[in-house]
Amino acid sequence: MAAIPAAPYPFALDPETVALIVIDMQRDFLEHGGFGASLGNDVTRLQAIVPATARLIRGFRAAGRPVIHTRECHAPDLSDCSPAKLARGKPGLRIGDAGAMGRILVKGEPGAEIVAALFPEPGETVIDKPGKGAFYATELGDVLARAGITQLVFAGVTTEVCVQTTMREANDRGFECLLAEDATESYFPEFKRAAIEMITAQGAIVGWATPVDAVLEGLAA
Ligand code: C5J
Repeated sequence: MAAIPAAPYPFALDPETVALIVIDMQRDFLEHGGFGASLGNDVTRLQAIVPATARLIRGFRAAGRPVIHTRECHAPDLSDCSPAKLARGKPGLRIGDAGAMGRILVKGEPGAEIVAALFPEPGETVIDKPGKGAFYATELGDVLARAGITQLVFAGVTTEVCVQTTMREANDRGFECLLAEDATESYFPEFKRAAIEMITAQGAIVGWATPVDAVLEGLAA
């Protein structure tokens, strides 16, 4: 165990039972012309965390620990998309509609793919998730149980939506959750700041937060 500096207090990282979850680093959220950009968001904010996220992924691979990737996307017939989610947004900019990178958030379309710089290596788990949380309607819980994982380090986008939702799901399932704060981002800086405050409040009510460097030092210790 390596106690690494973190908010709200040091996190006891266990290099034997920890895994990395990289949430939704998809072209549709990060690239110009994608879904996020078409909603009027500044995607360069999200692109800025790619180098730190890549360093974190390399550190987990080098330590021989699991790297799990998620993608928010739906079956081409949209049978896994709830009517409530499907109806959300402006016509033409809804899930399944045609976008500049193919149908928005549909499996197999270019926009649903993970950005090239963070592409999964062969053998790494990729979870396709129909919800904001990565546990809902996926095999993630079984994958983690089979691998004996008890701790999760989180990276990805967006901090206050899919990352925070998945951290909350994981916390309720008994995992110790650590957010890599410079490997996560939001289109709204104030939402990222608030999400980190909510996660770490009241003695780590959802989990801890720390920079990528501290995670990497803990892994190497
Ligand atoms: C959103 C996500 N924001 N990955 N998805 O719709 O956070």
